[in-house]
Amino acid sequence: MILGAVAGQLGCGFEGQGGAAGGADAGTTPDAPAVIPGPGDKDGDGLKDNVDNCPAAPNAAQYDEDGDRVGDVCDNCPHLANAGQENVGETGAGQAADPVGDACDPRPTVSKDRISLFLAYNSTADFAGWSVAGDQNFAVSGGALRNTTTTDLALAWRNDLDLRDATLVTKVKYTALSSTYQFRGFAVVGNFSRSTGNNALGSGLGCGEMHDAGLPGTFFNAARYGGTAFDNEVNGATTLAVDKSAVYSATLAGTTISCRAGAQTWTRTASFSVDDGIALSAWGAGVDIEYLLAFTIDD
Ligand SMILES: [Ca+2]
Ligand SMILES: [Ca+2]
Ligand SMILES: [Ca+2]
Ligand SMILES: [Ca+2]
Repeated sequence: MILGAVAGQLGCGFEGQGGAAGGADAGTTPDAPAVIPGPGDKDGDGLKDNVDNCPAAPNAAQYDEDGDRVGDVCDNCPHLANAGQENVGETGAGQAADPVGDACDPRPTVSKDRISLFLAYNSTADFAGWSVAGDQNFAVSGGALRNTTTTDLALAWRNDLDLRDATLVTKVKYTALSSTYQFRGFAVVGNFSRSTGNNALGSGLGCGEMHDAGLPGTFFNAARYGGTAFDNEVNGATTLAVDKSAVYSATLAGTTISCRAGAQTWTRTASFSVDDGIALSAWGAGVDIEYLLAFTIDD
């Protein structure tokens, strides 16, 4: 689902509703909400306001990925528990507040960040419009985008997301790892473009973790994809294991990617032209992708 500027729309526009209910103070306080007997349902999603986790945004399904009791469609950090929805970083720096909460804002003291995309994979609608390739069986299941194949590359991508220079955040749980395939791991690939046949990987900048049997150990991964080849980078040892969960955060700027996993950050560049899509790629690894989020900067 595309959140757009949902958070910025909250808290306004409800004057003038009703009028049929009560009317005890008619004419004296024109900006006051209408008096409604009993709990109301101002967003009309079938849930009364006092039990609605987004009382001003229709969300009948009440999805709440981070469990902080603020629904995904109105949560200013839908992937991080922040029940207080604190967002004072910009105003504290003398700027206008943007719709992104302090807990997850890529630039917490600078205005104009927004959440452009949040896919929590609660329904098949969250995977609509995406393409797949390789030895894959991607499907939305159990609140995740799940791939269980481990034989080779499993790729899901979408080119037309208009996310140039975005910050991408994804959480993955490894559910299976090949014992024989050379490559095992996962990367979220930004600045992605793919328009050719099934043997081409496409082009983009990856952020994740990889075990390569041709290299010692397992390493954090900032992969540069270009055409039919990819170029992994060794960036420090880590460990892949079944049931491991990891959050990968990639900030893209032109042909440069800064990739963060845990406390480690690294930067790589690509020489090829890039587009504005995203790919989710696993090699030799079953994965449950729990969410994919993109921050962008408004002009
Ligand atoms: Ca609602
Ligand atoms: Ca929430
Ligand atoms: Ca939250
Ligand atoms: Ca903010």
